[in-house]
Amino acid sequence: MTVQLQIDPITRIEGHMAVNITVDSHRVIEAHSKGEMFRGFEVILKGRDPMDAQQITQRICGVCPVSHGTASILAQDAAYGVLPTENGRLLRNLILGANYIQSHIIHFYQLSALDYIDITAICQYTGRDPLLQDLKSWVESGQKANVLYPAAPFLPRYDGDYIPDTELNLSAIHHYLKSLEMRALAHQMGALFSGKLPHAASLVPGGVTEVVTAHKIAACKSMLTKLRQFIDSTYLPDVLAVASAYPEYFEIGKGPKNLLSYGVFSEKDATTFVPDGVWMDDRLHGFDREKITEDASHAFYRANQPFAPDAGETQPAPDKKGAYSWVKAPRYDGHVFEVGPLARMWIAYKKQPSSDIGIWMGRLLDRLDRDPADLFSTMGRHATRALECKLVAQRCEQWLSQLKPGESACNDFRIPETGVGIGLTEAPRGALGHWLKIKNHKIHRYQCVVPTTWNCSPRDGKGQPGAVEQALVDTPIGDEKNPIEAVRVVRSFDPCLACAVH
Ligand code: NFE
Ligand code: MG
Repeated sequence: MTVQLQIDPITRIEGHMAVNITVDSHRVIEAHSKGEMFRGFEVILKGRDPMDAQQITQRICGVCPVSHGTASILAQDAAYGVLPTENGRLLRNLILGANYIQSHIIHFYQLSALDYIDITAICQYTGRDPLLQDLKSWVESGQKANVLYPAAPFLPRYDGDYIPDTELNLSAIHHYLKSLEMRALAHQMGALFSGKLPHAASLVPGGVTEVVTAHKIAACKSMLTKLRQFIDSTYLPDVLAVASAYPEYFEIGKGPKNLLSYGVFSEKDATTFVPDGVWMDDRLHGFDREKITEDASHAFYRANQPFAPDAGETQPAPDKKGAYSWVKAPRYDGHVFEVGPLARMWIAYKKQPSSDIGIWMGRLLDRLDRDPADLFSTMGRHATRALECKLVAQRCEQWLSQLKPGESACNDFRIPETGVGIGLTEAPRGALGHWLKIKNHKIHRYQCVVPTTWNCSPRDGKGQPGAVEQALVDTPIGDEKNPIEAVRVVRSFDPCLACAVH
């Protein structure tokens, strides 16, 4: 029997996303992913001072603002012909690194873990930790109350095969609460050099408006040490525990198996710590930014045909026939690609097997006791995200040690009358690009192509479903009233619809 299901909303926070799935004999046979709002940042930016762009685009999102700020200043660096000083380059890496750490931690604990961990285990808690005691009374009073949203955001939830081991659940719930402190600490670490966070004040073309002092380096080092301890002793082991409890999720949620990375965290030799690359048809290809296009055949925008981003338009058409999402459909060389930590770690592993990332990917696969191709999956996304968090935090310590107190962190520049610039980076959720055109010293055109736009895109003009739409197909659904399996697949991508529709 065929059943149509609508899961709406499907994201825990991060904007409004819905998926419609067709289930036949307890298996998903078709999926549509929908972004359900319009925001219009690309329209708002037109006619403004180009220097406003890194501030305005950061407001696209509260989870990955640093990435938008970074893409914007990289586009402006190119348009103004300026490069950051050495301190500026390192500070940009550290601010973005801190943002990655908080984003990956919040994604696992707050946005995904409770799809596996049984929050109701808290009712068995008999210890004296005040945080857990508080949580216990909150969940119990919610369970007793006859209301629509008892104990939100924990209940209601789908029924499902949650972890049965009470001790494991209680320790993970404790880590859920601890991770909130760690996320705050990662923000404080980034704010040492960014003025404030989540929206960084100090990111500018030519570098970072911050004075490097020995005191700040020491403060950053101490925060980073605590974060690294949490990642190594808590986050990674929790992900590995969930992975061993749910081995079937290495088979579920495969996706298009085409992976894309623009490369991120600039190194001294003009390379990047995480390399760029394209994985398609089971092999590695060089990345060529000219092959990026956006299609809006099934999105609520006026023009349909694939445009290169520097010629792209954002003209809303809410009544358009055949459209079902406010998310456009980015494509690379006309093909569908998945972006994010899985893409980055996989491409680094294949391109630079003897680099730190390559070596740690080998260790991760040994530890998981899995074939490499099993990483193209729901659990593979969680595992590579956690590994990336560890490796970025580790590398931050080295960047920190290279800072030179007292030396300048930014170079001067002048905004030209006309100019163009492209800023390509990697946000925690994947490949992010800003395309800028300046005329009469003002922004003439601004287009953003965003990670979740890649992952959650609708079908394109050729009818090719987007990455999440492909990943959902074949997902087993045990109970159609509780499609927890589909939810786990979608959330493994860490979708942010606020970003996707921008
Ligand atoms: Ni709003 Fe963002 C996305 C990330 S884009 S979270 O998609 O990571 O920079
Ligand atoms: Mg856009």
